[in-house]
Amino acid sequence: NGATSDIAITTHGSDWYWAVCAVMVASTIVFMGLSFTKPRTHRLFHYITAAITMVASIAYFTMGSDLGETGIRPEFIRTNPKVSGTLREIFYVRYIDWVITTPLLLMDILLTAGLPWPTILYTVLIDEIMIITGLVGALVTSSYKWGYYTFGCFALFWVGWTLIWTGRKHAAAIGSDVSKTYLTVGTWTTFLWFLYPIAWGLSEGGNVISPDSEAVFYGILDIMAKPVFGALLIWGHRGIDPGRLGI
Ligand code: RET
Repeated sequence: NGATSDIAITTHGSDWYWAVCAVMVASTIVFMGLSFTKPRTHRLFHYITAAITMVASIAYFTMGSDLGETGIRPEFIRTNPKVSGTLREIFYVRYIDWVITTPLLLMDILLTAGLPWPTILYTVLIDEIMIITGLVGALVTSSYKWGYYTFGCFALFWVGWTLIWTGRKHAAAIGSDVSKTYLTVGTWTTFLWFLYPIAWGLSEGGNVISPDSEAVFYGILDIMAKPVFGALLIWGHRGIDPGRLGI
């Protein structure tokens, strides 16, 4: 009965979250294992990348257990029975994951470009504005939520600009191998990150898709943006001496 029930994940949603959790745990083990094939001085990117999938493992453990969430009352009840109900589940634990892992992802990418620390730090700050405005917007039930969403989108454009312009120029100045790796991970990330606000608009934002569909949408994005990204990054660094990047 849609009108009085909660809008929450089903056992299928939970199973999917557990499957993604398993992918994150396996990737963490692989990234850590690969780090041991390198001397300590050449392990920074392995450690950062393993930390990202490790944090995601815990977030997915939480969502698989149907925890780390709260309910909001969507003001616009859809006619789609899958998304009509009293309370929509909002997984705030996602944002706790993102506030830790998106800065680490940016460090992976911007350190590859050899950017100076001040540039990395302000980009991380803007990124945190993006995640926090997304969290606040997700919890707000009135149309003010789209105000927060707009702030977050501006922040994403700023980060995107740093990735496709500032970072690309710096990487190109270091050498063609660095430039090639940078272009791979930078383009992959910029493309994927722009899909997150779409997922948000359909789930936490507009309540257009069910929490199970939200699980699939974000889950696929997270697998692409973390384990697949990590594999591309670590592969790209195989022949690059970190000394050339100033680390
Ligand atoms: C929100 C909503 C507010 C507007 C924007 C967003 C962007 C989120 C992004 C998240 C990236 C997460 C990653 C997670 C790790 O795998 C917060 C959804 C722009 C870009 C890469």
